[in-house]
Amino acid sequence: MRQAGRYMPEYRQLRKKYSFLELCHTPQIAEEVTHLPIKILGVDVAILFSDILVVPEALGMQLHFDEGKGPIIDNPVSSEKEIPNPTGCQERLSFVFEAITRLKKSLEVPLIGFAGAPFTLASYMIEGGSSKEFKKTKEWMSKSPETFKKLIEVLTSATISYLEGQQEAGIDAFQLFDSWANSLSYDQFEEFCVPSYQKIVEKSKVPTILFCKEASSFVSGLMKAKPQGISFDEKADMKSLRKKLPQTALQGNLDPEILYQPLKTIEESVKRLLDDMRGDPGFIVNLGHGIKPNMSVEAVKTFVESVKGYS
Ligand code: 1CP
Repeated sequence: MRQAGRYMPEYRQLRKKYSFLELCHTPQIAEEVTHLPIKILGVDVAILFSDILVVPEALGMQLHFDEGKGPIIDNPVSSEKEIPNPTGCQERLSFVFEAITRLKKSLEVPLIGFAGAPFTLASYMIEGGSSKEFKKTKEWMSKSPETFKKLIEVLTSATISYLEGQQEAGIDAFQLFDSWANSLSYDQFEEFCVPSYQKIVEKSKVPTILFCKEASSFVSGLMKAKPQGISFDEKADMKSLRKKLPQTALQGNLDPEILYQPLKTIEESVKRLLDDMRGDPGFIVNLGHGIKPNMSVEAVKTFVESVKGYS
C-alpha cells in the first residue's frame, strides 16, 4: 500500500535525482527503495518497489509519469488490431527479476512481488491514463465483449509470464491488484475479471493475495479463484468476513485517512481492529488502501508500532 513512496523524505531525495520510471528500471535503486520501509518503519514484510504499469510498458505502451498528473500512455489501444502481442514481454521485464534476485540476498524479511490484474491494466491502456468513469473501457466492453476479452487474455498471459519470472527470482508471496474492478457491475466482474484471476492463481506457486477496492462486494467471485488471501479496504467488516471465509487469509483494512488523525486516534483505531481479529492466525494487518504523499512518516510509524506493541 505504497509503504515506500513520496511521503518519505528519503524517497523524495532520490526522486530529485531520478524519474519514477528510472527508479523502477534500475535494479540497484529499486532494491534500495524496497529497503526503506523496513529500515524506517520496521514492517515485517517488504513489497517490491515497482509499478503495475511496467507490464503495459513492456507490451509497447509509451508510458510516462507527469508531475501531479499520474501515469500517461501516449499510444492508447482502441481496437482489436491494436492489441499488443505478448511475445518477448518477459525478457523486457528482466530489470524487475534482477531487483528481486538482489533483494533476496539483501533482505532479512520475506518479499512480496505483485502485478496489476488484467482489467485494471486494460483500463489504463484504453483510457491512456487514470480515469474516473472508464468511459472508453466500458464502451469497448459493451460494444465488443469478445474483442475486449482478447485484450484481457493477452494481459493474462503477460501477467502469468511476469509472475513466473518473479517466482524464479525468489518472491515469497504475490499480490494481484485489480484496483479499478470496483467500477464494474457484479456480472461484468464475473465475466471479465474472475476468469483471469483463476488462470493466474492456478499458475502461482507462492501464496497469492487478491486486491480490489470494495472487495467485500465481490467476495464470491474472488473466492472462485481460490486465492490464499484477499485484501480488503476500509469499507469491509473484517469480523463478519472471517465468519464467511474461515479458510482464507484476510488482509486489511485500517482506513488510510486515520493517518491524518492525532497519533492517539491511530493507536486506538489499531487496537479496535486487532481486538476484532484477536487470535486470528490468518489475519494480515494492513491499510485499506495506499499511503498518500502528504501523510506523515510519524503517523505511519505509529500505525506499525501500535500493531507490534499490541498484546
Ligand atoms: O514518485 C512518484 O511520483 C511515483 C508515485 C508512485 C509510487 C511510489 C507510483 C505511481 N507508483 C508507486 C509505487 C507502487 N505502485 C507500488 C510499490 C510498492 C509499495 O511500496 O507499496 C505498488 C504496489 C504500486 C501499485 C499500483 N500502481 C496500483 C495498484 C495498487 C493501488 O494503489 O490500487 C495502481 C493502480 C498503480 C498505478 C499508479 N502508479 C503510480 C500512481 C500515482 C498510480 C495511481 C494512479 C491512479 O490513481 O490512477
